[in-house]
Amino acid sequence: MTTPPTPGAPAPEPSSVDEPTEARAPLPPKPDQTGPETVSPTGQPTGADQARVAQSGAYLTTAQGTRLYDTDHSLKAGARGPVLLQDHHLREKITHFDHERIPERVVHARGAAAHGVFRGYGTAAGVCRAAFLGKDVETPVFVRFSTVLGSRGSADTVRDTRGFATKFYTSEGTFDLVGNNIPVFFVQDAIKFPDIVHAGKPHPDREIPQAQSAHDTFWDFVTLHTEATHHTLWNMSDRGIPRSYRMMEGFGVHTFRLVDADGGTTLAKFHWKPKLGVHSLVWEEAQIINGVDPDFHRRDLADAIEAGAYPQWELGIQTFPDTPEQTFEGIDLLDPTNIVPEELAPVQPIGLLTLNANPSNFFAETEQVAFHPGHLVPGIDITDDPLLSGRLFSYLDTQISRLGGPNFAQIPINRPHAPVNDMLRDGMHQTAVHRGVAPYRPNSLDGGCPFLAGADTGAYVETPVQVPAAKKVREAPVSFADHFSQPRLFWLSMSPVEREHIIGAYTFELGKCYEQAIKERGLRVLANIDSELCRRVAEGLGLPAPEPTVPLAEVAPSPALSQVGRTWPAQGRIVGIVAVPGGDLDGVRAARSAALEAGLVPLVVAPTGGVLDADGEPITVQRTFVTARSTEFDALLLAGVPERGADAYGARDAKAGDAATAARGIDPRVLLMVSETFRHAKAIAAWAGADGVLQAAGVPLDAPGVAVAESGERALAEVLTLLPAHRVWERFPAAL
Ligand code: HDE
Repeated sequence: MTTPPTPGAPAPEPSSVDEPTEARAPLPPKPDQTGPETVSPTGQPTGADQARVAQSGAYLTTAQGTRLYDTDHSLKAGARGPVLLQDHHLREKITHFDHERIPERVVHARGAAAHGVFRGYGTAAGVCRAAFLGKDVETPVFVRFSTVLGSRGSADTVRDTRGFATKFYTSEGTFDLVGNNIPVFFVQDAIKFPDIVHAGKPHPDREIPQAQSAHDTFWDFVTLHTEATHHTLWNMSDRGIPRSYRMMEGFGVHTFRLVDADGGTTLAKFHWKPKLGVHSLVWEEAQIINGVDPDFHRRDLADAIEAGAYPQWELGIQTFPDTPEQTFEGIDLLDPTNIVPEELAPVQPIGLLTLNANPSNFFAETEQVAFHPGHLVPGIDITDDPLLSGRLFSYLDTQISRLGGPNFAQIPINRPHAPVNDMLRDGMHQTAVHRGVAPYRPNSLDGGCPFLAGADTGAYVETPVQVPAAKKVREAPVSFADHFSQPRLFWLSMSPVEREHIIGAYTFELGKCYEQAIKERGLRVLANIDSELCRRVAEGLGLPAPEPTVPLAEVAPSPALSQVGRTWPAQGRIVGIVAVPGGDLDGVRAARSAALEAGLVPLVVAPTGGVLDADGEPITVQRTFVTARSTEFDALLLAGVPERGADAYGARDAKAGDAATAARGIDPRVLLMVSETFRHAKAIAAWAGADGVLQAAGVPLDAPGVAVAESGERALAEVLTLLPAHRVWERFPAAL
């Protein structure tokens, strides 16, 4: 039984040796617990930022600040008696807990975010007057990446579109660029958004499948509603399964209208280009990761930032003359199912984004951040893209139920860094204490009216675009009816290996549908993209390939759309170095330091945890045969034991240490690691006799991207030459 301490008596005995024995001030925040400061509506640092640690005082208190003497036992009538309703601490604690969850986002529920800074190059000045794009102007940002279909707890590496939403806290107000990693969208008009989302989400009866598009309702919709063909094709390509958030492009999707200092306008599309290149997983890897590390992308982003390997993207724009037709080279710029190939309109870099701090509190920042395409700043205006118009309504509206009322802009992560002087008052969760009596305009009290700004004093002034005289109709323009020539352009731009992946993805997804009619309709859509694509998927489904119903478009491929054939910096890529006790540990040390020198992340894998070579200079084991899986590594090195060859990797060898056990065969977990690495076309190198392990795993030693090296350092050098291409593409096509 816990009894209240008498005043002045020593604190009760601690129940655990790990807990402090006397009251003391909280520990100072760790370096990763600090983040960029947010400010209040009046520009003051917020209290939330001053207390970035869980504890903010020596004693535990109630929400009202009253000190507590016990938080582990309810107040009862005797130790074995009933709990008393008068226990106000119990009620406060449980009631708060009962309301800890808020509704998850209706789409994009699963996400990860980071703070950073955007630096303008000044190159956009000729077309856009936005201050944050000025030369060397630095603007704090918060970026949230997400999947679309899954719930908050779903896995990261599902096949899906990824959100790429950026909040720029500019000096002229907040600008949100709420984009995706796919430059086109499923629907041309926002009124269809509930339909595509209802079709993609789990079936309403059994609530399955979670975070998947491989099911009947999704394919039912996208095959009936053929304007979804282009986006669906991107989803079925490698873009649907990114290797990392750090290795994704981002797109504003819609065409925006930029305004220069003289009021001149230019149409533009926004692009984010990752410095690390665009890389994807292969499907089998993605599926394995969903089981072994469902937080793969979230972990990757946070780990990279914590390690100081700050991810970077260049912001770029494609620009088009603002003509009344709003087309470019025959492409309708208001149709969000269209891209403009970069070969026709190059992406011009206008600034650099660097993510350099992890959030301190997931809920306060990543969960509560509220993006809105209508958060615009002078210089960036909208067009009449009907998808964008609907979004301008939706994002404000959704925050009211998600964040509990109209005052979500007061939540620290949503507070503008520009001074706010609005006349919005009261409402749920109002935290500001507004002074004065005249929150209205015009007024002659409270010091008189706030002035209204003009374009020359920083006001956001809508571009006076001529609206065509027209009848009210529920119709789309005729140009929106071409649903196949752009998907064909994308297909023709893919390399052979990327086409194999697309064929595999359609065969898998349509193969998971139960309804025969949906599979057949899916093939009819594919026939209108490309006959080879249709024939190969039909073959996989065991169905006849239909003829196209529209003439196949004559389109020029856009090489910029392919991820294969270019090289990128290898920095930050992860190399697994597998070793066993008694192996060539000097070689492991040399490979490790060479990897670190090259900016790679080496992870030593051994049969059990602890250290290798405890007698010499110890090597810390970071993964064991139980915790390692090939999917974590971009390349694999294997250190052998010169006198014993592959036998050193015998099953249970490390524990038993007896040769008879070793002879029974190589540890199956190592064989799996090697065969997966090979199948997924990653670089592999072995030395000191470990090539026997490769052979036992069925890896031909003369295959591309497989090296038998004379030392650990050489082995690392071999894989380092291959990593910039991401994978050893020559090993494809494989059955993946
Ligand atoms: Fe969204 N979308 N969306 N969307 N969207 C939301 O807003 C919506 C669209 C995108 O990390 C919701 O705050 C409509 C296109 C991202 O918090 C909601 C339409 C693009 C995020 C909403 C679209 C996006 C959202 C759900 C018209 C790429 C996550 C929660 C068809 C350009 C932002 C929320 C974050 C989130 C509505 C289409 C990107 C319901 C009506 C096109 C990255 O308001």
